[in-house]
Amino acid sequence: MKKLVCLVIVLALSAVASADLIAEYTFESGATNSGTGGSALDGSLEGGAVIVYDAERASNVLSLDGIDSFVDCGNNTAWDITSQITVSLDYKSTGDDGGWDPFIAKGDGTATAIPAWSDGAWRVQLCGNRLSEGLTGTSRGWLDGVTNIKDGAWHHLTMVYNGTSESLYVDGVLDAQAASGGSINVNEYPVWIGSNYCNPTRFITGLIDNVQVSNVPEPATICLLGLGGLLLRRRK
Ligand SMILES: [Ca+2]
Ligand SMILES: [Ca+2]
Repeated sequence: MKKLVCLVIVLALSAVASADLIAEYTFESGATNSGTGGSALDGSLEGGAVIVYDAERASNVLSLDGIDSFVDCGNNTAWDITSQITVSLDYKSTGDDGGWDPFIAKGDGTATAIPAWSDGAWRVQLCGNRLSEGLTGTSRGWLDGVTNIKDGAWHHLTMVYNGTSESLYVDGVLDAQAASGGSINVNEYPVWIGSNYCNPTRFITGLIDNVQVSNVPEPATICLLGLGGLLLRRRK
């Protein structure tokens, strides 16, 4: 009975955490969204973007050719995430990208914006061969990682803003972190995977899978599960 109570508590806390997963693209059925944002956030494959089977992952993944490929996930108020955000995805480089090629971006500032990213919102991108993020409106606003993620292997990439710091993780290991604060900017630009509506010359060359966007910082989810574990112990 006690174990059953504990299981219910953990499941309930898990449900609270997962309810904040707004968007999830596994690419098992096109670019449909399996997050709480529903079909309004379904993506469309544009240019040369295709879904391919990746034997290494035993999963369908998004393949981007670096020329004109991206997924358009549209502009929807569900994307207006301002206080806390976690973005994660799996990535394998298959070509020679560089600069600021975007994994996922809700705009990145237009050519007329001063500074150039001042009307952006949130984005996760390359910085050369490293992971990078931009959060327009926060006191920090950007962060570049240190690990080479363009080595042709699959990597799990995560960006977290929890309201007090911005963090980058590569394969679950902290890659960069800085203090921050404030609200993330809101704009009218669509979310694109693999390119950036405001900079449509930047394209990722590679494979992408399991793109997730949530409005809670990932560590909070872990804290909730940790709390579940504590409650579990107390009831024993
Ligand atoms: Ca997949
Ligand atoms: Ca490129």
